[in-house]
Amino acid sequence: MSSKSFDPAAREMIDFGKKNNFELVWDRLKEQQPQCGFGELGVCCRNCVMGPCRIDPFGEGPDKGVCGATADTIVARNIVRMIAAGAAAHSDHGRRPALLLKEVGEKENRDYEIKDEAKLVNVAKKLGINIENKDKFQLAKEVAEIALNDYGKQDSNSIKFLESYAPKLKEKLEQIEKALYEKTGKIMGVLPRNIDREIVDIMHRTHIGVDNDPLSLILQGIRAALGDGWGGSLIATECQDILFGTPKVHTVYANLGVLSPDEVNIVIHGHEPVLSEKIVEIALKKELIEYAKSKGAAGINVAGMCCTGNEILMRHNVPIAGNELHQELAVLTGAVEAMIVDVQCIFPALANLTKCFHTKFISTSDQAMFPGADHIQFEEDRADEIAEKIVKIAIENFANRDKSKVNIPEHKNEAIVGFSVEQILEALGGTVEPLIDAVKNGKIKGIVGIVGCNNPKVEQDYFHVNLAKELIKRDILVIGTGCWAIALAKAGLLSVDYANFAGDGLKSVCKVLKIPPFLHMGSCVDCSRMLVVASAIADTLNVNISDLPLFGSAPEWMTEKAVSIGTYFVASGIPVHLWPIPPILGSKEVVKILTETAKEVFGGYFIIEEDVEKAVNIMEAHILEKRKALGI
Ligand code: SF4
Ligand code: MSK
Repeated sequence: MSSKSFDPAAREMIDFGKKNNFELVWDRLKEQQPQCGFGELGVCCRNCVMGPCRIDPFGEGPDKGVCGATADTIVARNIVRMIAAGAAAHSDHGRRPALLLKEVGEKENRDYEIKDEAKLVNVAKKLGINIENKDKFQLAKEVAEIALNDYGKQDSNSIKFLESYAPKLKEKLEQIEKALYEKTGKIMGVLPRNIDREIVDIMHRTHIGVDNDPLSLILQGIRAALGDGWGGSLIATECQDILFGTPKVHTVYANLGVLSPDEVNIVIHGHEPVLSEKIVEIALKKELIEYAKSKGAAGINVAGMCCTGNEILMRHNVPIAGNELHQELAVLTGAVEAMIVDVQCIFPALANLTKCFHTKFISTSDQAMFPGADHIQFEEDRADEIAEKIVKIAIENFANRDKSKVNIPEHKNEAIVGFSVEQILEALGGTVEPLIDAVKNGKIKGIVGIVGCNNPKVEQDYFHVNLAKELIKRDILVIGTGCWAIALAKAGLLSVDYANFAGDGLKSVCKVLKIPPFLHMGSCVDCSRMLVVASAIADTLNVNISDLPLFGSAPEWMTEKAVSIGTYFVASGIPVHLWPIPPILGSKEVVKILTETAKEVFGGYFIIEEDVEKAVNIMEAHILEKRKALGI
């Protein structure tokens, strides 16, 4: 059996793939060995055509590029470009539901509706909108306009979402800007002015011959990341909740065993719920189920993958087939009629792999085309019609399933999911006070938020699962999103009973509130939900987020989005553990800024650690230090 994954279903399918010569992500990683050492250290630059240039990390070759850029400049430019890409991915995702909310508010789009009016009113109030005598359409329009303005305004004030959801943080960031100016005489802004602008600013200043100062570069990276966390991602979460419903706690099944041997299996993969919400709705229609039966299937089974999967699992009883490294394994089951994809984290390799089976690989976004895929263009104003077309293609493909090739692993587990901020507050009786009391009396020592991906350089799910298990033993509540949350769901850890493995304090809290010791808070854009919880606790205690016993972790990260998430956590005051190592070790200066200077300025900082136990020790020590400083 393979040790590439901690997940038994994955191990089974990896071995099946090997026996049958199917190329998988782990094979391609092997083919890439040895990977470029310059790239790993972050010391190669392709920002102009006098290059490419690379700095010799051993001091024997060139210590600067053709233009004279040093390793510090090159490493800083490269890492902030990663932040720009990550922030762009999240924030562009957020733009879509914001635009849709505006169209629904203006009654231009009738395929979608406002499913959560209470959330709409709450968001409107939070943004300072006068709600008197306004119907839901008017409020939707006004909320969407504020959101869209945060992407496009040209003044230098803070974006409205950050200012409204985290006023104390806004004040702190203003003080930081002032202190930096007083100390250096240089303007180095950290408060995001406009979500898009901060990303464009990075692309501008990392062009050859613009910004060469690692501190200034990284502070702009922080600014763009804050525009993601408290802007684009938060807008995505809030607009999606208003349009599709705020998640409620419920139970689903997770892992490849959710694929059905006798139904039409439709796997939806990617990130944006605008299409997948419709697929789920249409697949439940009686006439389509009848159509599936007429083609010899027992029904239609929609299952999620990655964060689109998280979005529909949070709002519906839709099972999830897996996280990032499961995407190819799902195809190997031979039981998937259609793999429908939107944007982000989708391997282009799926185009070739699906050709070995009857699986239709269908791309839908104008931003994400895959050579070899069938493209069915999704358009919001024809959402019902297009979703029905896709579901029918999947149904008609059932006849092409080769039953002799079907090989679905039996593994699946039940998982309690749906912990939106609203549901956490409901479990607590309406306020964060009981959670704060549990922290104060030591039943909960602190909270760790875990995010992120799988990475074939790390045994799939090993770090996610074992880090979480070790934390709860020490009475540290674990919350999280993305592929981490799917890893725990697959492993059967998202249950109230699993609290029996927590320390006595956390166990007692979980039993009273009837919650698991790990809370699934949604997709990667829903990391914003974690920020909102942190801000609510800090406001109640009248302290800064950086004063709280909190830590973040991305233990199997791989995307540029994860760099942005880690950075906005750090800039909000929450230290972050990372594994694998980000490409920064080629510059001592950049390492110092991210691990030391950041702590002095923001309170948050990065640590890098490969070992579960050591990582938990560092997190616990920080949590205990913060508790002491708070006098609890
Ligand atoms: Fe080389 Fe400078 Fe051009 Fe980068 S910007 S490729 S270091 S010359
Ligand atoms: S899907 S960003 S691999 S969490 Fe959000 Fe998973 Fe990371 Fe993609």
